[in-house]
Amino acid sequence: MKTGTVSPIGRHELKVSQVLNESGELVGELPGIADDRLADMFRLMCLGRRLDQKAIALQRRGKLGTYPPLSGQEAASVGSAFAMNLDIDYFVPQYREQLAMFHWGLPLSTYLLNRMGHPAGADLPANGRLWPQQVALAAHLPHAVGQAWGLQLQGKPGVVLTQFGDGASNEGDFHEALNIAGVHNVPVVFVCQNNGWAISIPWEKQSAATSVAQRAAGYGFPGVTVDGNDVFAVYAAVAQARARAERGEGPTLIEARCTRMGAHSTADDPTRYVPADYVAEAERRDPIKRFRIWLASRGLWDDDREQLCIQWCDEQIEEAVRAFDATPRPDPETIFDHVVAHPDLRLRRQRDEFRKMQEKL
Ligand SMILES: Cc1ncc(C[n+]2csc(CCOP(=O)(O)OP(=O)(O)O)c2C)c(N)n1
Repeated sequence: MKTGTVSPIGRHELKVSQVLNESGELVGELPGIADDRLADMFRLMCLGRRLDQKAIALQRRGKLGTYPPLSGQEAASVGSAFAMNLDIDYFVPQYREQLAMFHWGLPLSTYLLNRMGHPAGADLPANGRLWPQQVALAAHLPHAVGQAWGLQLQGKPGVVLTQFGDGASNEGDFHEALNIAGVHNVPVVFVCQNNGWAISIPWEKQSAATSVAQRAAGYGFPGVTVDGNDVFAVYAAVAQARARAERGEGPTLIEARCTRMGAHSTADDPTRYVPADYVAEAERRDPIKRFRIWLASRGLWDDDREQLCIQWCDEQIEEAVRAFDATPRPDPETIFDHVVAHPDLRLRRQRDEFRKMQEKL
């Protein structure tokens, strides 16, 4: 990898590693990825972009609850997922990692059910290597470390990947998780998707640090910053971190500096706080555009393949929406069903009150 583009976050400008620049030109060493996997990576990134449009429309029609779009962050999510080994590795997501979750085998329809609060949306692939989405910021990071430590103690193969945002990196759980990961040298790869904003709070109001990656030094393991809009830079950094973990050399913190193109969520209006030049920069750094240019320059992409790709994405989405629509809506009372194994008195009372309120409606 080359130290390429300059990424401004907060007060600080930082050079970040890059393989594919904003114009789709190779500026670093290409990681060894077979052509068919390159096409799979690209298709998954396109699926994310198109799913955002559809899911936002479904939310506006009242069919989904809040939806977290990831347009602009496809390279960070997909690049890190593809660098892992699905047969033995684990993924512990925050709430914006739908693409990596699909890569780990989560059906698109299950994801949609989850976003409308259906209990069936909590069904995860049976092999147990995909964890549920975590909404409490950074609360999944101790889980990821615990899983990795467990693998180590049991002498089992596999590495744990976890993703989160810059806001999460300023939570106590982040620091506790990284500390224990370093102390026990566990096989975990932390990928922070730093888009410079925790909803409306810019990085400089979250932290005085120059970067997220530099914090790894305080926990005794390496931290690297890459261009998070460059799928190859992310892939290469994660593949290297995975190999380290597999050799027993412990954790790595990767900061993928990305730009989000849309809102934080469907409950949010970024025009109230994100400056216009950030939006223009996000367009210029679009990870899909640059990947497409590079694929075409290698003869791996053309208009016909593009059409087939769009068709494939739309078929996946339509099929998932059909399955989602055909699933009977749950009784609202099921909200109490999967909270705790043995509900205490307070919860049982809440349930009774909720039932009475429903009967009156
Ligand atoms: C512990 C906790 N505190 C506050 C929130 C409310 N909250 C939801 S998203 C968010 C900002 C997160 O920003 P970041 O970690 O950068 O991730 P991004 O949403 O940008 O991907 C906040 C404060 C929460 N979910 N959990």
